[in-house]
Amino acid sequence: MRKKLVAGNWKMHGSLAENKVLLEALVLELGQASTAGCIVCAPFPYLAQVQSVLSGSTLAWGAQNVSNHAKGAYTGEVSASMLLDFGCSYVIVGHSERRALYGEDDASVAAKFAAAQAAGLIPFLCVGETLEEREAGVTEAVIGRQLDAVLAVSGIEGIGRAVVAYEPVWAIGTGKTASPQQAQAVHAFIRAKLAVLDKNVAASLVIQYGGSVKAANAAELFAQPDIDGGLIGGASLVADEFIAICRAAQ
Ligand code: G2H
Repeated sequence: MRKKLVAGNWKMHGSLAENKVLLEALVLELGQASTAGCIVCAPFPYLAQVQSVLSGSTLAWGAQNVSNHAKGAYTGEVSASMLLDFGCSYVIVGHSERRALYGEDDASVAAKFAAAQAAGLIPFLCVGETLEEREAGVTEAVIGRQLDAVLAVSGIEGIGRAVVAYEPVWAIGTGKTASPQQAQAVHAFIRAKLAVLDKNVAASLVIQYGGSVKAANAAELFAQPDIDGGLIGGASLVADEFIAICRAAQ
């Protein structure tokens, strides 16, 4: 039985004051009971604050990006071991915004995935197709290619120590959610593709859905057999919404 995971991706939002209110509400409502896994992925400067507020609760936290290098002359980069220093358990790699806006290709995503795991972090590997790709009928080819790049470097064992997040690009921040059936079909494809390599890894892999998840649609999405929780953007900034989404995963 897979445990569902809900992770908030704050993206480039927040302030010390706003975060304090949000984090304290999460600890109050979610931080004591052992429920579905609930995680917050904050911008780098706020990781110390997140660590300080969430330590001792059942909530975990992570970052939204990581260098593919362990250390060195890489101005502006943040290594996986630095994230560990701030108590991170997770890091998002390959988010479509990084792929589209910061030139991250399949190879660099695979390198970041490997660097994160080498340091002991659990990557959330984001995969997903654009609207053009969906309309051209190449959704599975695109997601297959994104997975293959990581498999080539880290193998099926590596995937087995990660979380995959299916995030159709056309559903991100647009208010357009994939229907539960559309999302389920892609999640089932991902699991079946990986099952060819290792049935046990495929059966136990947590595959989250991301893209305009909110309290109103979370339960129906999470009820699908291959959807194991979600990666939540906008709704993770609103305490009541995020709490309700975490509860929908229980
Ligand atoms: C997809 C998601 C979180 P949102 O990017 O990763 O964002 O829920 O705002 O669509």
